[in-house]
Amino acid sequence: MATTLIKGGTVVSSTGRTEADILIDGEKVVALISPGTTPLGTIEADTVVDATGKYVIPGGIDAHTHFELPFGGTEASDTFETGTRAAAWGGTTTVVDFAVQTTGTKVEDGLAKWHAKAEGNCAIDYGFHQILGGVDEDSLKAMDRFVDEGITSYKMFMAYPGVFYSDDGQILRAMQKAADLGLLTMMHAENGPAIDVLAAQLVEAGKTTPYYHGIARAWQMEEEATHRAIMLGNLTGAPLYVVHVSAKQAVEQLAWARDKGQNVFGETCPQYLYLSLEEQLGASSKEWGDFEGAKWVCSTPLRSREEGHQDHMWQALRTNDLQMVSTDHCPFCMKGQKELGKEEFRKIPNGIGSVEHRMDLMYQGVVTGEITLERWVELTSTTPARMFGMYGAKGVVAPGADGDIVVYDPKGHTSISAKSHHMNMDHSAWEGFEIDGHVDTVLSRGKVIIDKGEYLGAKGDGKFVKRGLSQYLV
Ligand code: DUC
Ligand code: ZN
Ligand code: ZN
Repeated sequence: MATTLIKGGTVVSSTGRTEADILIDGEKVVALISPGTTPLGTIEADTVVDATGKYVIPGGIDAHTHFELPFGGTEASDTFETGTRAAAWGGTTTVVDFAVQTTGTKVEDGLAKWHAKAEGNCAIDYGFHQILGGVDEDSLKAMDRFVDEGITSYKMFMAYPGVFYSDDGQILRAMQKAADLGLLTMMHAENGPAIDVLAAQLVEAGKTTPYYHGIARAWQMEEEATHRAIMLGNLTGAPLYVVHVSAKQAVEQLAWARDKGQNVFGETCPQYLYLSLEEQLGASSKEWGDFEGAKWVCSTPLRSREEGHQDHMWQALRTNDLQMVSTDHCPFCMKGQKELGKEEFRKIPNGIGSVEHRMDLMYQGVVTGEITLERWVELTSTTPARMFGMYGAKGVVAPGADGDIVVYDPKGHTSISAKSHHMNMDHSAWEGFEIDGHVDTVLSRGKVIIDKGEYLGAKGDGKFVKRGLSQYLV
């Protein structure tokens, strides 16, 4: 089998950093070699990657993407091919996407469809969570097969009535089952029925611009739903993972439950750390006028910086009240997609594309002193691996692990722009962001797929990861 040596770098894990060379044989890491300790003389490898002066980290794991998601009368613009390739460019070597069952369709059909979309098309490894778009006898029965199929987490929505929504009784039933099976329940925690009333009232009052999306989806709607999900988890004993947390009050709910010892976890996303409702209100361009703010319409929505949500998210990442950062990558172009909502915000497809930028954006938090280097690795790779049953193979650079490795240059620089990104989008939600770091080299299961600004992989390199049960529960 071909061997690869990554030489001269600083290997960073969630717990520390050390100078070491990494030897990969085929797809797996076989040794970490401290300088001057090579037992058998100089190691020769088929490929040598020079990592001098650079960080060597486990490949990023983005546990929340939506490739090809049908939403709002259109479909997320990244396919598994374009989306996973863009992820690779940004130092992510595994994604966990959401297979979709919408209300009234069969779970098995949704999952089969997602396998067909992904198989043979991915640049990096991928797994699936299963979305349940409503709970009935059929979907409850389907849950019995999830663990065998390597789908050990599933998502329900307290929002989007008529599309993905589950009511409290349905959620209770699914959680009872999840508790029995050891599945991790992922929750979109916003009070959808109340939001829909608020949104209709705003539109009736002529408040139709993208900014009002965030006003309708008030933080009280997120706090309330988060609390309700926690209590349903408490009653049933089902471990709970709340996705895309954006309100500081929702974090407080999670912290409260965790302090009582409940298995409750939360992720946030780069948009809730960096972007705000005030900037969305002020967004304007020659081409789109105040509809420019549509590029930042996502759910949960951007929050007010004046109210301190962004600072609170960074704090929660430091204190482990939030455990992970995923993207909720759900890209839509302005032309032909976001513009469906030009007349009123309810018709704007919800979503932001970030799969390519998560590692860089989070590294910028290291540069600005919000998080440590080790916490960067933990939030973006190690915890996602443990949370979603992949740790050992993924999320760590150690003998026996997959050769999913990123060489990151802290002296490099990355300018984010739609002109240079690899996502299938006609704009960037991150236009003009400057990162004091750069993804230099990316290996996926031992194969160099990005090196010196060149993509060396191929579609079909990425394989389905059959995940185990969460390794993060107390
Ligand atoms: N949020 C989004 O922004 N897009 C898709 C689904 C979701 O929950
Ligand atoms: Zn969601
Ligand atoms: Zn999502």
